[in-house]
Formats: sequence, structure tokens, C-alpha cells
Amino acid sequence: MTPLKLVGGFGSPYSRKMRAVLRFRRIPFTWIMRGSPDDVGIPEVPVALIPVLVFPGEAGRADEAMIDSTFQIKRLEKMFPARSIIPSDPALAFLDALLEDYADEWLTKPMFHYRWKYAADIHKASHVLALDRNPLMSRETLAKMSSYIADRQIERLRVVGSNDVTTPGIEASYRRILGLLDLHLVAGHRFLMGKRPGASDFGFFGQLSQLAHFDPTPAAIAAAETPRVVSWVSHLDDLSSLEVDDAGWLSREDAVAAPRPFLIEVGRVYARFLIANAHALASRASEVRCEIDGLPWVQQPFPYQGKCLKWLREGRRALSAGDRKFVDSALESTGAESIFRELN
Ligand SMILES: N[C@@H](CCC(=O)N[C@@H](CS)C(=O)NCC(=O)O)C(=O)O
Repeated sequence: MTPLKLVGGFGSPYSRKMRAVLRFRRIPFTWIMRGSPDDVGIPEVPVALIPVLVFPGEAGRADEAMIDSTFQIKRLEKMFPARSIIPSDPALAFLDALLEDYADEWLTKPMFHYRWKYAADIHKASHVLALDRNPLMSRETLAKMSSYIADRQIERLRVVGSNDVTTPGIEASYRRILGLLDLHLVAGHRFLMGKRPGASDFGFFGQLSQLAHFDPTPAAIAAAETPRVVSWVSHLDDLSSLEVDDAGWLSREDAVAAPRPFLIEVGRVYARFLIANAHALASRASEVRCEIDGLPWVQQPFPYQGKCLKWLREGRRALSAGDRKFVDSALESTGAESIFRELN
């Protein structure tokens, strides 16, 4: 079969997420660095985001390119049944999707925040991300490109909601998630979804591939406080040799207990944000203002995360009555159930 193409960046959490997914799933693909000399002939995508996944057009048809890692994962599931990363139990698959969404949409706040707030982090990212396109770049080009990248990204801190008001909450949430993952591993759970990884594991991996491995400030925190997580991230990057079977997913019993600390974290931070964001979008407010984990939060509304809330609610509604009952019992008193409250 003609290999797929994954066009992305080493410094892009969602690109790293999708590369790890393709490796684990043993789906043949070539990796193309966006903006590098190899980045040619890739079909246009509706929004200029990475990663771009290109499916070869069979029988003379044109290649097809798509964005958005969550939907890329879903499309891959339809095309390649083996080594699935979506749990076979629909209730567990729902919890997996919720944790994936938290990783993609909340953990990206600490990721972007640390990278573009502190001088050492800005220096590393702006230079290395420029060089990733071409390590042979001249010094003059590097100087221009690194300051272009830094200016552009620092300006975008407001998009994820990193500012002086939110800094303490963002940084505390990063430290907590490291601690929770550490405890999860110490308790003998190799992945969030059991003995085999789910989409949520790859979502966590994507953000942590940067936080715990690349950006100096958060990587130093991870190394000092939770070295086990640093190693877990290395493993996730390439799970091609991991053998899995159907019994590897969390049992229903474990699905209530093991993810619970993570669901409480979702309730503590992400659920609060999703709801406040939805209210701001609905009332066309210029700012989301709320309290998250007892701390003030202020940022501009985030339309994409308004869609995330809608998709999560649709996912719960699509469950059978029995599966929904199970999911609701797993979410009970975590705080995350507030995401779905308006449906009851
Ligand atoms: N929800 C998307 C997000 C992708 C995304 O935000 N990608 C960022 C980089 S990590 C991007 O391409 N930003 C635009 C740019 O860097 O030009 C996904 O899951 O793939």
C-alpha cells in the first residue's frame, strides 16, 4: 500500500501525537517536516494547521488531506481495524474521548504558556523551531525567523488564556497532572486506558512531548518531581513493538477507579472553563470570566472549544441507556459531570 503522509513539526504537540499514533498502529507513513524542502505537493487544507494527514488517492484520484488530530484518529480507525486506539466498550471509549479532549484543549494551555512566557523557553523554541525546518539555515535567516516566530507566538498567548491573572492556575494544573500520572504509573497502570493505549494516552503524550521533554522550564519541573513521567513520554513516542490484545482495555470495574483522579482534574479545571466559555460565546461576550480552582480566570472566548463541548455532549447522548448510566456513575462527584448537566 502507498504510505500515508504526515506533515507536521517536531515542536507541535498534535503532530507528535499523530506520529506516535501511526507508529503504534503500524500504519505505513512518511513524516514530512512542514516548511522543509521535502514539504512539496501537499494538498491544501481548509485551515493552515498542523499536522496534516494525507491519504493517497487510489485509482487515479487526487490525494486527500485533512487536519484535526481527533478526526484523523477516527478516520484511521475506519480504515485500519487492527491495533485500535478506541476502546471496544463504548462507555470506556467515551471516557477516553473526554480525557483526550482535556489533553488536547487544556494541557495545551500549560504547553503554550511555558513556551512563550519565560525567556529561556522563548529562546529555545523560537530558534529550534525555526531550525527544524532547515538545520542548515544561515545565521541571518535564523535571526529573522526566530524573532518572527517569537513575536507571533507571544502575541497568541491570549488565545489560550495565558496571562498574569491565569498564570498561577495554569502552572498549578501542570504540576498536578504530572503528579496524577506519576501515581497512576506507580499503581501499575501502564496507560490511561489499561494495558494498551487509547486516544487519550496519545493526547497526553502530545502535550507532554513538549512540556516534559523540550521546553526548559516545564521539563525541569517534570525531571525534578516526576522522572517516571519523563520516561513514560519516551515510551509513548514509539510503541510499535508493544503487543496488545482485546483483554488489554480497562475492565468496567477498573474504568470507574483508575481514571477517577484524572476526571476530578477535568472537573476542577477544564469543565469550569468549557461552561464559562460556552456562556461567553452564547452571549457574545468579549471575555470569558470565571473562577477555576478557586483562582480568577480571564481570556477571550475560544470558538473551537465551544464545539468541543457540543461534541462531548453528543458523545454522551449517543450512548445506549445502559452505557450512559455507567458513564454517569464514573463521572459522579468528579466535577466533570457538570459538562453534561444541561442535558439531564
Ligand atoms: N485541534 C487541532 C489543533 C492543531 C493545532 O492547533 N496545530 C497548531 C500547532 S500545534 C498549528 O498548526 N498552529 C498554526 C501554526 O503553527 O501555523 C488538532 O488536534 O490537530
